[in-house]
Amino acid sequence: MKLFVYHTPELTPTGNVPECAIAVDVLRATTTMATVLAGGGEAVQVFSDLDQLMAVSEKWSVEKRLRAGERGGAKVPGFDLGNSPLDCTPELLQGRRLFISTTNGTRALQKIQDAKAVLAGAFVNRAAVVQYLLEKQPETVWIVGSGWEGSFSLEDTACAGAIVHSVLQQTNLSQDELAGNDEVFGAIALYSQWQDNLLGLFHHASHGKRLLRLNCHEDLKYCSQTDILDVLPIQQETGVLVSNKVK
Ligand code: 3SL
Repeated sequence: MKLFVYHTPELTPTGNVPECAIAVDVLRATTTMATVLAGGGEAVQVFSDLDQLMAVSEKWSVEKRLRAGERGGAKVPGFDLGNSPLDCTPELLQGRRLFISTTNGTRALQKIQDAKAVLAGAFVNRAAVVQYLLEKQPETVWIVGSGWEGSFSLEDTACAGAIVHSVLQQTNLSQDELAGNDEVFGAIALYSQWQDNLLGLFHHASHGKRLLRLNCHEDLKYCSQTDILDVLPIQQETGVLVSNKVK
């Protein structure tokens, strides 16, 4: 198994696909997706375009769907939800499909959608992601941070580091054996420095600051928890993620 970390979708290679690709948008899209599926949501369907989301979800009955739209951190008017994982309660989600479009996270998923296996990872479900990698042993794995509109996001690369760190702890592989590119070493170093204070890291991160300005402090706290959900969002058909319960 070789792991590659890419800080943003834009830095991800084009023209070839890995056996497994993991989209990471800690704040907050992939955290929200894991929460939705852990809470009993039927599936999560991702869109980069809001109008397309509306058109596709229109074919679903109101009882079976929820529409989530986020731009610039805020809820899009007319949508049921924004992108706060704290709004995704089991009572609301039970059996319903979440149709979601966010600024960066859904774009990252679309960028890797042709990989053989497509996963959504965050700190909250890190252990489930790692367990999948250890069980399936994909030859090539890309961990793709969502970033913010093309630029690097501290929290996504830290989460990539958390995934690699845990794989290293559970195998006898060395960093050199596991790492496919230099970014892997950077991600491990970042996570190692902040692993006991991820919330502190989020407070330094530009998107963390953006969310704090929008009074999303509780969201930051929730997203900073590691290994609390044993759920693995995995792509079932293009753009549709379902739960691959680990236990
Ligand atoms: O960029 C995204 O996809 C979102 O996760 C951003 S936000 O956390 O909802 O602001």
